[in-house]
Amino acid sequence: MRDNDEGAALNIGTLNGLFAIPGHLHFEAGEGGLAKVAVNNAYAHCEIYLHGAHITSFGPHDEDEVLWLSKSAQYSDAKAIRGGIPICWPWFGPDPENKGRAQHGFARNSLWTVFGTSVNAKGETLLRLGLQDSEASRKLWPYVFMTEYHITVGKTLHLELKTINEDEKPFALSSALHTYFAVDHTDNVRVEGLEGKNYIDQLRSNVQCMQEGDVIFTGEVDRIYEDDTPCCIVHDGARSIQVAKKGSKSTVIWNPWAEKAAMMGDFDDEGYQHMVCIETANAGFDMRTLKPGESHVLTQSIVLCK
Ligand code: TA6
Repeated sequence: MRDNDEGAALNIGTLNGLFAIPGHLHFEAGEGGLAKVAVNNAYAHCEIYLHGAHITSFGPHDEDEVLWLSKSAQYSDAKAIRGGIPICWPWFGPDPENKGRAQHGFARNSLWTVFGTSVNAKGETLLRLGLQDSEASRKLWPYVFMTEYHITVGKTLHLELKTINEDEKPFALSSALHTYFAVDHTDNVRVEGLEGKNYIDQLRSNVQCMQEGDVIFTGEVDRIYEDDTPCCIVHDGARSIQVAKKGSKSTVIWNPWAEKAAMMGDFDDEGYQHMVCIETANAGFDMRTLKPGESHVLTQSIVLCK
């Protein structure tokens, strides 16, 4: 056993001792030796890497997988996993201050702490993860903060990302639950719920447009919608996925299409035909400012509907 493996095994043993719940969840070494939470309860399965608090798999029993995960995803503590639900935080998109910091912030590349696990009255499994400022985070983003991520796994996957400003100065925050949904084929996908909404087209110098009809995919899409409606629905041939949200007035829709997918080393070349990103966000105009002591909660619920 290499030193690293020994470290990972020890860590996983400790985590299981403290937080495993038989019949609900346990910890194990995932791809690349990274620690992963495996949930399997009466309703569904779900997998969450502590690296990035990154959900890589969810599906109610007897249903196909709901999330898309790239076959060429890379698993290391230096990189975000391609697919699933990366957390973009404390900024969405390129570095807002042009200081050369990584796109989509540092949360998706940070090791999150397990705060607790439990089972609710419905028999759903709850996992509470957290990320606090550290010397490394303050070098990138000079604020004292606490972020909590509450994941509830039932027939619905319910996610709450809470940011608390524990600093003495205000900070600006943008974020997204950058959810990659698995679809049978993009040719058959339409996203309902955004008709008549304004959006910024990131592929055309952020020109403002208005959505006519449902969103369909015939090429690359990268848009930030002004969207405060409580839910949208991804229709994919035989199945539909409802994405409900709170604490968000923006929804991002993304598909890189063939050329950009081929340029990304961790995106399998044909993958773009089998995924769409629908992202519950606080992005673009929907950036939030939190004064000292203030908090903000971004909520997303995913459920299959027939
Ligand atoms: O959410 C859309 C987006 O911001 C796109 O512009 C696109 O580049 C994508 O996210 C993926 O970003 P990533 O840094 O994960 O390659």
